[in-house]
Order: sequence, then C-alpha cells, then structure tokens
Amino acid sequence: MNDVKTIKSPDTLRVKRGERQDRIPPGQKLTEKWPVLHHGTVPSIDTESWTFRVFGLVEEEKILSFDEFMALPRVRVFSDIHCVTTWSKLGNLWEGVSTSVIKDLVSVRPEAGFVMVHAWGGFTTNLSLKDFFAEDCLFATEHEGKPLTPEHGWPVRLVVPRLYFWKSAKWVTGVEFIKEDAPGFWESHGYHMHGDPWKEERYSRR
Ligand SMILES: Nc1nc2c(c(=O)[nH]1)N[C@H]1C(S)=C(S)[C@@H](COP(=O)(O)O)O[C@H]1N2
Ligand SMILES: [Mo]
Repeated sequence: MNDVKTIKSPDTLRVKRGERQDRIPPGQKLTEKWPVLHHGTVPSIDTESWTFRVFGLVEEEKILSFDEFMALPRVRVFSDIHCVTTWSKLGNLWEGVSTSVIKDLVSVRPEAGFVMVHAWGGFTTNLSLKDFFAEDCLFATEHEGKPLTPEHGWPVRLVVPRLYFWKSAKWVTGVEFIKEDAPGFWESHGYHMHGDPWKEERYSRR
C-alpha cells in the first residue's frame, strides 16, 4: 500500500515555517500516552451489519457496507491531537478515507452548509462544510499502521485535526448534510460550536 499519499496537517508545519511560535496550543500540556475519553460504553460492532450512511441534503442518499467503505480510495494524514481537557498528543499517523471522497459518492445540494456526523448509540457532532472537507480531515480506520482499537473508535472514526478532539467522532455510522448549524452531543452539553484550539474555543457562553 505504498501508493497511499500522506498529507501533513498544516498545524504540524507552522512552527517550521515560522508562522507560529509553538506547536502546542495555549492551555494544553503534552502527553505521550493516548487517553480514552467518551460518553457511555464502548460498543461491540459487527462489521457484517455495519453500514455507513450519507444522507440529508444530497441528491440521492447512499448506504455503504463495511467492504464497500474499505474499498474507497485511501489516504494517510499526519496530525496532532488536542483534547479540550488540556492534553495534546503530537505526531499521529492516521490512515483511512478522506472526507473529500464523500463528494464522489453523492451530490451535495447547494443549500447544505454544515454536516452532522452520526455515531453509534446516537452520538453526534456538527461541522461546517469548510471544516469537514478540509484536506486533512478523514474517516480513519488505522493509527500508526494498526487498526483502531475498539476504545479508540474501531472500525471507523472521524479525525478533524484542526479542531479539539471531541469533533473526532468515534464509531461513526454516517454523515448528514444540513442547512444550518445545529449542536451535536458535546455541543449541547456546553462545548463550543466550532472548537478551534488556537483560539481556545473550549466552552460556549450560549
Ligand atoms: N462516539 C463518540 N465519539 C467521541 C466521543 C464520544 O463521547 N462518543 N467523545 C469525544 C471526545 S470528548 C474525545 S476527547 C475523543 C477521545 O478520543 P480517544 O478516546 O480516542 O482519545 O473522542 C471524541 N469522540
Ligand atoms: Mo473530550
């Protein structure tokens, strides 16, 4: 699989390019470990019945089986993790399916402005189309060359490198195109609607 292209998330290059003083956003601390964080329990998912659904403001909704999802074009992304609970883990190599591949699967209607990403058990998170279709955003199936472990989102998790890690939904089941922004799970529980770590968009004052 050496033909898989690797994209470096822009945030990993800014210090080298003299665009930023630090690779660690304000108020964050480095960790070597990879903590496990989520609401509820780790699901036991059967890839035989797992599906990935693209729906909402699209011309025709699409449902993929696990095999169909795994046959989509692949990409590798090198990126940093910044969790709102203040830990950061630098230099992660992900592999999976770029969010841009969704554009080849469905025709997104022009009135769509945002997505709601859906995950197992009703978890959701909201993103603008710009954030969702960023070139370093992917549905990851591997981390450091190995399949994700169940607690880190196996079989498929979203990775949104430029935003706090709560946007990186684990156990993803689909993506819904919507017109206007609406809060997902953590966003309804006080987290920021956007979540840029460099602006410390941690919690919402709504
Ligand atoms: N399905 C689901 N995905 C989720 C969450 C969750 O509660 N459910 N929590 C988010 C939060 S708050 C964080 S910090 C990261 C943690 O990912 P990790 O356990 O792989 O470190 O997952 C995110 N994705
Ligand atoms: Mo989190």
